[in-house]
Amino acid sequence: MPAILEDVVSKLESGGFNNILFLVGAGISTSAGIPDFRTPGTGLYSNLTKYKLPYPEAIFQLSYFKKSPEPFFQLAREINPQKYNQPTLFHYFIAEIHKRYGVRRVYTQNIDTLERIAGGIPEDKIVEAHGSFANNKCIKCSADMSSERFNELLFKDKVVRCDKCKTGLVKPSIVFFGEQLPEKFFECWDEDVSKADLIVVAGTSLAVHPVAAIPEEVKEDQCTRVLINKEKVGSFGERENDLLLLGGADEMALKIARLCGFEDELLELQKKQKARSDDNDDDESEVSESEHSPEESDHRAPTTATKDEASVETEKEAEELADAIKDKLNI
Ligand code: CNA
Repeated sequence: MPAILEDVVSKLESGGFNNILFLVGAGISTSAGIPDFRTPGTGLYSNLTKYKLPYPEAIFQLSYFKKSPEPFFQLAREINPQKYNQPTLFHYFIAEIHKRYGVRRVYTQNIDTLERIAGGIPEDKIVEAHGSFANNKCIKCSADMSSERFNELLFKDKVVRCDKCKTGLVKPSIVFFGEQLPEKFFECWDEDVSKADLIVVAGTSLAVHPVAAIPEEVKEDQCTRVLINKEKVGSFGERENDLLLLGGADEMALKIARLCGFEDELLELQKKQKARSDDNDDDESEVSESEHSPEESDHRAPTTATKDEASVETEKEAEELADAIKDKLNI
């Protein structure tokens, strides 16, 4: 008999899970506006014709990047975390589960750093298995480049070259096909899979190894496996302790939060973070406007709201956002 959601929730609430793992993929970030890879029609692999690649995976292959770096940099502009920096409800759901019940580890295949931006999960618990846009290195001389400088060059030039050796291409610390995964992944793997008693796999096609092996390696007699995804993937459904929640990640997160009694807190958390980040965006644009264009900044000064007025504005916007989410999710 497959696991039942209400039973899993009641075990969670009574503290019955002590080693909870999350394994997430691009599907938990699609509602932030970032396309995944493999969803037909909207996924990046369906929309690569403009990059004129010999085959879709070439865009993440080191040998191809060295020869033809433009497609990768074009894609990096399109899915840049500077552009998409709003975590989804599911990101906040993971943080809330950690706050309430404790999470052992979050394995993410995503490179968008939205787990970090959402906050609430200590860094040592997050394994960015395929790296991220957070660090950048020259592939020739290995010099580091800050994200600020990388983005500055990325949005100015066709390709990003090293400030130090001047010729080497600079690549974000995203793991390309054939590259080694970060050491942290291998350091955590053994103990995590042997201790896991609940694994929540969400928004992934489980097509990329070795990450895809994690849900296969957790112990069948000890670990409940929950799949939250638009489609059935991997071997989910073959074990007695499997629970399949097929649908959108945000919707499923809200459903579980409702059963656990923290739905309102979850929506509130997203609302507050959104207000905070809008506030920061306003501060940054005020600074950059006055830095780059004093005349324009002076001109605008009388119409710019005070800090308190701005907060009220963003609070209002955040409330409208929460209502819109509720509308969208039919709750
Ligand atoms: P994938 O192969 O594109 O699979 C995505 C999965 O999520 C599919 O099974 C979809 O059906 C499912 N899905 C899509 N939208 C939703 C949704 N709203 N709710 C629930 N399920 C949904 O992506 P994977 O992550 O499995 O593949 C691993 C690759 C993708 C990694 O190397 C990533 O670096 C790479 N990637 C990351 C991002 C990102 O960082 N946001 C974006 C695109 C690709």
